Amino acid sequence: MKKWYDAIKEAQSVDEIEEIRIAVFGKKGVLVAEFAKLKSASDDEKAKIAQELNIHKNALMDELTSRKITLQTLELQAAMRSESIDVSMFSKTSQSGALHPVMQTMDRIVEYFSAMNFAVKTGTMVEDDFNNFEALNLPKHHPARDMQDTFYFKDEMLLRTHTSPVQIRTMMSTKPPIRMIAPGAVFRRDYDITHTPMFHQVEGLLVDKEGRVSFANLKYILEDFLKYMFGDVRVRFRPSFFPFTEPSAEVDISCVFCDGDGCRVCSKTGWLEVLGCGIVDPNVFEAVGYENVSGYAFGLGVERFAMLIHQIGDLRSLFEGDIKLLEQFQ
Ligand code: 2NM
Repeated sequence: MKKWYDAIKEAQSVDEIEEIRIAVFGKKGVLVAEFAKLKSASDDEKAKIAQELNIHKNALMDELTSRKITLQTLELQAAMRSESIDVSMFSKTSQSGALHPVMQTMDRIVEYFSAMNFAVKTGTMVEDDFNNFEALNLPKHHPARDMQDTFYFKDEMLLRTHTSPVQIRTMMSTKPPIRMIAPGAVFRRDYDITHTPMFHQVEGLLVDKEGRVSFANLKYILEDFLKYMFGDVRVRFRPSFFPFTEPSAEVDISCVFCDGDGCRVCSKTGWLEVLGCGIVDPNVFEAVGYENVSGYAFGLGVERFAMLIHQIGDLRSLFEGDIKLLEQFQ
């Protein structure tokens, strides 16, 4: 029996303790074998041997249990040492995304008009001929349609060339007064330094009773808006033409690059064109079934705003997804 006390004392792992337990206390173990031998012992020896065996049985179990607890504790400590995590170590820095400069600019535009109580409305990019052209005083074969050539589907469906169809749909489904903007992507057959086949617009529309909306109202809000967007710039209105407004104007700001002195960007004029606007043509109101109303409307290209705000030279770079460019505007 001494051999087993030594084995327990020298055991180095919980697994070894388990092997010893089976060898001593198992069905085929030492104790079962020793107790079996009792049968062949004489009667007066039997009691003495049995008593000794029972003492060993209890003592071995005590030794086994206490050694097991010791080894379990040591193994746990070793595991904690080897598997611990150094929380003070530097981790890999995670890359977080950011809003594209065009969307940042769009958000700022929407922020201004929201504060002025304009509702923000969106529509679909695939539109029909009526909402994109006809209702906007652009009848079939009108020459002004050439300037807004787009992608055509069957059944007179097309990719919208401006967000005005959102305003047409709003007027057809709600009564005046209306005070709304329509931000979103639009499509035209164009591609050069200043034009991409897809770009973003924000168009605005205000409709109220006849005689209540003037060009002065339009001029005031656009001047205020452009100062909000570009800071301390001068603003000028030039007469222009749009099929859906009469009178119409194009709006310039003093060049943000040269402060109006004249440079390459403003073609030495000192001015940059940023907006189109006008008093809504009566034909548009007739097309949507509005009577005895007056209104103003305006439209702008968000990419152009983003370029002027961030001094980006080529509009196409906003569409290339170049991280080095985009990271500068986070
Ligand atoms: C512009 C310029 C002038 C415009 C007109 C309308 C509508 F639907 F009310 F007729 N929405 N937007 C408009 C007017 C857009 O963009 C350069």
